[in-house]
Amino acid sequence: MSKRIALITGITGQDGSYLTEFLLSKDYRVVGMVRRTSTVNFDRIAHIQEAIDIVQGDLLDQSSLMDIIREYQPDEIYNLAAQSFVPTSFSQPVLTGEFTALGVTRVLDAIRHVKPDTRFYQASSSEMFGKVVEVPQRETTPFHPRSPYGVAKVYGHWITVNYRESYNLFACSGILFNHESERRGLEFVTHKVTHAVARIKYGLQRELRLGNLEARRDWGFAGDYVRGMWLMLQQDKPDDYLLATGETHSVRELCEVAFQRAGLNWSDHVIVDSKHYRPAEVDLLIGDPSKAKRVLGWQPEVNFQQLIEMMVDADIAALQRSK
Ligand code: NAP
Ligand code: G4F
Repeated sequence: MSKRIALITGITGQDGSYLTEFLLSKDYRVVGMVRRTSTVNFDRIAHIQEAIDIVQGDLLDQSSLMDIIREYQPDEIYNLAAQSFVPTSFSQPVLTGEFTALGVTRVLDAIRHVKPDTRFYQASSSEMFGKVVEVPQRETTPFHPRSPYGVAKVYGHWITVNYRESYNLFACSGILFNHESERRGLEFVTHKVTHAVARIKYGLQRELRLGNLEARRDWGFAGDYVRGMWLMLQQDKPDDYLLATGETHSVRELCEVAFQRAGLNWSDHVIVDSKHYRPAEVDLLIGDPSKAKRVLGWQPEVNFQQLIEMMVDADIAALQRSK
């Protein structure tokens, strides 16, 4: 039997790298779409690069998406590409809309015209809940996004639902709460903290400047979440699912756990800097993943403490290797 073919947009990102490893373990042929850059950065997929096909394309360019689908005839498409950093969405709101919102329509429209039986996964976000109207949040909770990123993701979610209902596409929106790992970008708060902890331990920096310590997130491990993405596309019918741990922790607790892992006291090093506050904040996120558990049989395997300790250990090990 020939291999199933999966196309991943955003393969060079955190989730793209874990999803690729997962799909290769399931014997897929994986095609990764990357945008053209003057300097190539395949750090997260360098260890598996030989096992995948890399193709150039861009969410801003409709014809590149259509050509890729025509050439590779994917059975499944995972649309992970996005401008994914919330503060940048305030400074570059139009570009964020182009990538993170309209980019979804471009992929869906390419599927509709070229290969309408392709199964489609859209990387939606808990940021859509924003100023939350119920706790915990569920698939049915109304959205109230608090950033141009969140607004763009709401568009991406609804256009996915709309193409499913209008054109009968097998299109799923996965509403994923924050998921992290040692491969997380250094600008996101978990990795910013664990990376700084390693550097402070080895005397390479003394202080860590953060924004709102009271913000609360439902943080899980990225490796668990990519399994959920795949499960969504293996069902008989397309639907939307929320993936979360069902626990919430503050940035302050994150600091406590991370510094403690390295034998340090967080309050000796953390400085609150208003520069890192956002024009509008998402104060509290906590998801109810019971539908995913019931229908997909999905549940996370790594808890908050394990996740943060794993990230601190990885950052310390990386620093030791580089010394
Ligand atoms: P990430 O590490 O920031 O990766 C984003 C990826 O998108 C990168 O591969 C990037 O390529 C690519 N990309 C950006 N603009 C593009 C464009 N115009 N054309 C083609 N590729 C483009 O994000 P992540 O954490 O893996 O998240 C994956 C997806 O899930 C994103 O859509 C994010 O918004 C969503 N999400 C993430 C979380 C989370 O907690 N991680 C939670 C909910 C939803 P370059 O390498 O060229 O920059
Ligand atoms: O780590 P963050 O930047 O992640 P945020 O904004 O929750 O977004 C991430 O998760 C979303 C899922 O809900 C994804 F859709 C999105 O793509 C991205 O992956 O910030 C988390 C919290 C915020 O409340 C922020 O205000 O941490 C607070 N925070 C406090 N000090 C900080 C800092 N965040 C960052 N990045 N840097 C700080 O110094």
